[in-house]
Amino acid sequence: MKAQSLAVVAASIAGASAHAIFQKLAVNGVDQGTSCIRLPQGPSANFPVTLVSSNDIRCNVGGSTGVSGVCSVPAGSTITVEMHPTYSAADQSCDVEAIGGAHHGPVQVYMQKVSDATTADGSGPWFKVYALGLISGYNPGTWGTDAMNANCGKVNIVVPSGLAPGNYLVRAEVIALHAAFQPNGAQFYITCYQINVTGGGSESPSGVLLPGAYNPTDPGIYWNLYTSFNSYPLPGPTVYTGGSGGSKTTTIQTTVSLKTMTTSATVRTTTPSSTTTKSTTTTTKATTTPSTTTKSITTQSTTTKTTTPLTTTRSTTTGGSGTGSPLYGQCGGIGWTGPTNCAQGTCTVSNAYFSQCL
Ligand SMILES: *[C@@H]1O[C@H](CO)[C@@H](O)[C@H](O)[C@H]1NC(C)=O
Ligand SMILES: [Cu+2]
Repeated sequence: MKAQSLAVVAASIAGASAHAIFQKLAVNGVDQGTSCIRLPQGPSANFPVTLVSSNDIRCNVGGSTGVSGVCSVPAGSTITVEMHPTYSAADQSCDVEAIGGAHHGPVQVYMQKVSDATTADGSGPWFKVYALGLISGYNPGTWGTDAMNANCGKVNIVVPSGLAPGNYLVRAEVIALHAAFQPNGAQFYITCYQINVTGGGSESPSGVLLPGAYNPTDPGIYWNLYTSFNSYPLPGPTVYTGGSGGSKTTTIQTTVSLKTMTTSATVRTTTPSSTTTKSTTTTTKATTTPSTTTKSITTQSTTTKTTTPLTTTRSTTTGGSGTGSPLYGQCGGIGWTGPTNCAQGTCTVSNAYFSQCL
């Protein structure tokens, strides 16, 4: 109770400046401009969605309407979604936190197969292709958002190499948990992208509906950051790891410099849609083991996920063809679960969060 009142006080101090927008897309490191991005519009563009029963939970306010462009994405390539507080050049600087204001929480990315990405309304099934939740610590701990901030707002995702080709919506999401100790307090920052997957295979992952997959009282949505915990259940389904299933072991090494943060609780009001579809939510178990602490805060965590009963174990490669990342593709970094070798070029460290085939 005390922690909650303190949080409420803290949350009322700052303005809307800590809100943020996913607003850029790169494919294998090449910026795609904005023509295939359903950018949130208007003075409330960077405000969160808070009602998970609203259709806005799909692609944000106004996001059911498409834009003209479709970005071509070879299956198996690395796409980068990028978040900043506003669209201004100053706020796109790496010196400005991608999402500030102690907006800690998971970063997740979903995809949905559609017949035409320029008109799709996001009502079909979504499968998850990326998730980074709690990395270490508690109260508030180090989260996917902190890793994203340390990587200048960039989040790198491997598009599963076996996906059936064609149009897809990509839905990037931050769930800020600073006010999630109360129902409908979690803040969803969402942007959808329109892509055309080329190459690939015939995989058609099953998915969940939005609204439907999230409930206001899901443990990962109704969550108190300001207490102790050692794991966090990611909302929604587990990450799709390729048609053969299998087990995935990810080792995360993190160095995050802490910055002073302010908090905001300004939210946009949205109208819930009349229909709410319930579906099953699977949570992911994660174990987080802190290790050595040096002058910078260094932690290591190991996450093991088992998605299907196994006879064989596959590790480190997710949805990859096994031939390695393409030229300019990602081949390593914190939170990276894709190929760590290069089909072309040499895997070169850019920073702790991004190694690239050059
Ligand atoms: C998607 O890619 C396929 C195959 O490369 C191409 O034939 C089709 O025109 C593309 N569709 C769009 C909408 O870009
Ligand atoms: Cu905010």
